[in-house]
Amino acid sequence: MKSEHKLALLLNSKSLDQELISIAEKVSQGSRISDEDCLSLYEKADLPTLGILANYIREKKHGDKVFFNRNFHMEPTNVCLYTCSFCSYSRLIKKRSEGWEYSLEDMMDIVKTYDDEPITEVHIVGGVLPQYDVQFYSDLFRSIKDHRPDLHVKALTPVEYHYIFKKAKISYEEGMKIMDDAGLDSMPGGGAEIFHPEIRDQIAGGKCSGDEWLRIHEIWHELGRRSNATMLYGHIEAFRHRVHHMSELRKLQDKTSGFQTFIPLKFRNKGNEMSHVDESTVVEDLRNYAISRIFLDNFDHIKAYWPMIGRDTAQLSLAFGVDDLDGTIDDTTKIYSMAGSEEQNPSLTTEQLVQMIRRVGREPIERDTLYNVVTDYTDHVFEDDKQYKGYLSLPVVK
Ligand code: V47
Ligand code: SF4
Repeated sequence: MKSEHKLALLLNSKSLDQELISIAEKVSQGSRISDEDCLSLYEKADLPTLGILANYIREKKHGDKVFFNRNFHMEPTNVCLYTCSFCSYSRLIKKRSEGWEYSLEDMMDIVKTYDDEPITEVHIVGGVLPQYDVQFYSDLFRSIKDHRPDLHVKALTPVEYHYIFKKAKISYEEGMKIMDDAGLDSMPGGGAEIFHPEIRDQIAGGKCSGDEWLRIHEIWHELGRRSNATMLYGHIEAFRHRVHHMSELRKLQDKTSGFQTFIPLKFRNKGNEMSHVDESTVVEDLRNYAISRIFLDNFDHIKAYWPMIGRDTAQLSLAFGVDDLDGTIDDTTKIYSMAGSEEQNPSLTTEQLVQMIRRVGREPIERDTLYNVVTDYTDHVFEDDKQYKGYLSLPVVK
């Protein structure tokens, strides 16, 4: 059944709460829901209701298309001056010898291992340390671009930028201009955590504030550049903190239109100071994807980061508002495996990712970082497609 028919049935449902009916009406009319509506969705709406609303919006925006890209991650260091309590990845300065600290040459050696591969993006984030400064990162971006001009450099978050610009005694505006000139193409969405100081001060105290995070993205957007946004959820925050976080993002997006995709990041509790905090359930993960799709009407894409939630939940999320999957990755990030994700060696071939999308009746589209289509895999036949014939011939119920 088509998503608009499901929405029509929902609107005529006698048993649905009046407040939820009025939110569903807004969705069917393409109107924006308010912060209060968003809180009501978190507090009252069950998963099937949210699925119908989010899928309706998702299909209006993108039909059956699911985007993915081919990328690899580089993490210059896992030693960090900060002590975020959710972080399983960073080694504190006092345990520095247990971590890694790559030089520019080490990083370029990693880039060169991909020379013969059709990768379109390198995603660079890591810990914060004094030697990784404005000079280091501008040299790194320049060297990558000199070596491989077509490789999109998506690098660093306001956490690193705030630190390195302060250390260099330059303004955010000057700093982002230097990065732009050095070859930075876009900014990933990390470091956002939860903006509200009631929570941020407890889990990520000392690093850039929510307002500073937003300001650096705003300056980057004003340079005509794009970035992503994340939200680390499912720990000690309340629903109202999630609403505040997404509302701040929606306001900035109204001003700049610079965000490309929103990526909810599920808190994983292994090997960090918050191991006593239970992880969210799969139902809550899917509810959260759906609510973000419904609320963030000015974001084109909602992305599921499969190394964090596992490929099964990522596949399910495609029925709850998600239209974007990150990425082939090639086992190059440790952030989530160290925090207890089921994906210990995150890597999918293009074919595996394509089949994962096809098997839930969607159309796989390889994109570049700026969402230009690289290859439409909808009717693509792989050499060993026979292997998948059984799945492909199953009727898909949408
Ligand atoms: O900022 C750290 C999060 C982020 C844990 O923009 C954790 O395309 C859960 O931002 N449990 C880094 N989350 C990753 C990130 C990202 C990932 C994929 C794509 C993009 C993009 C951005 O990971 C950190 C932090 O919020 N994180 N530790 C943890 N234990
Ligand atoms: Fe450092 Fe980032 Fe980990 Fe915080 S989340 S301790 S800033 S690496």
